[in-house]
Amino acid sequence: MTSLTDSHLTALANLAANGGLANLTIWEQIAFLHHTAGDIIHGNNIFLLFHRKFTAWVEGLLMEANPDFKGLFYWATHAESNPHQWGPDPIWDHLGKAPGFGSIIGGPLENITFPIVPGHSDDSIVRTYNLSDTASLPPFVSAEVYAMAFHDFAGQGFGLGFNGGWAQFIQLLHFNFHDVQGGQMGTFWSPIDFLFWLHHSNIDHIYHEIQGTWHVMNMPQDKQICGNSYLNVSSESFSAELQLNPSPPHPNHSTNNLNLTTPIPYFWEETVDDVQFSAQFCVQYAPAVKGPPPVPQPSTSPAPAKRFTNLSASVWNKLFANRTPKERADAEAEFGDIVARANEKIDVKITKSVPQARRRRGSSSV
Ligand SMILES: [Cu+2]
Repeated sequence: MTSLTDSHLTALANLAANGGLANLTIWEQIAFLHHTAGDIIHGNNIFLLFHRKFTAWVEGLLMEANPDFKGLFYWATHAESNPHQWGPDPIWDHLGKAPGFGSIIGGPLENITFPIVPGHSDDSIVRTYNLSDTASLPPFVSAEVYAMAFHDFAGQGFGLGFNGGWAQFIQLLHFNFHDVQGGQMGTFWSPIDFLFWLHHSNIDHIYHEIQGTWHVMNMPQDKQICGNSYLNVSSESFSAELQLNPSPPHPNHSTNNLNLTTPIPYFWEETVDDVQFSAQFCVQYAPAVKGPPPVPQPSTSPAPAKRFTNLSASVWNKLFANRTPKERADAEAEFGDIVARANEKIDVKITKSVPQARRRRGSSSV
């Protein structure tokens, strides 16, 4: 078994200091799960499938706790990638506003601290920008960039190998939002921040739409799943799981690549085949709606779409903690290529629309 990283050790020390798992709120336990499994649920092609299950599971818990809660909603951030659009979004009235680097003001999690999170023991939700200064806000990944990822890769299905697969790129693009928020959102403790759920619902919606496109392309279910899995990568989380469980939930595979029988981390009794389609969770996505019109900005320039830049070094370090420097460099370079191609499109204002499923998947086809 590989040795535990500082991050894991700090988390375990914090856990002990806070009285163990049973002493955590369920909200903290959910984040603890995500953090502990961090290196197997990211960085390989189980990412979208794990997070689909994870999001649906938490949605179910919320509905159980409050029958008036009818389900999560998604924030289509790629439809308002420009800071002049996302800065004044009324969503912040409900989630709390970022006053610069520091704890949010307003929203249901204001003044609630999460001592379990290393580095943020005394903090409530922390974000690292000032919402009232949109000029300094970074851009979100735009629809053009997601469309580019589809045109480059998704015709092949899910993902081929570690690099170059559509699912891998969606994962990397999704990190941009985490990166922009900073604070807990910039770590594997991110589920602590409610933004995590709006973001992952959106990523899941994007995945759902692409699956609809694959369906129209008559791509067989098993061909939609390919690429590597957590079983291909050295993972301290999985090693720890093997130690805890002498008859581990290891699939009877001829290959460690992702396939329909690969178990879902943490939800070990379920496989890819059980969680592949959102209809299996009775999830239905409505088209994106616009909120109230944003407050006009003092600077009246219509601000062209901002070019998207590569992810920060901390994201690459976190995501590739257990990989060779060459794997990290290759992935970063490849991701840089797609970002550069997408930026060319933005510069010359050529847009490719993100594919949308024209018809809803019938339940019989699942
Ligand atoms: Cu995650």
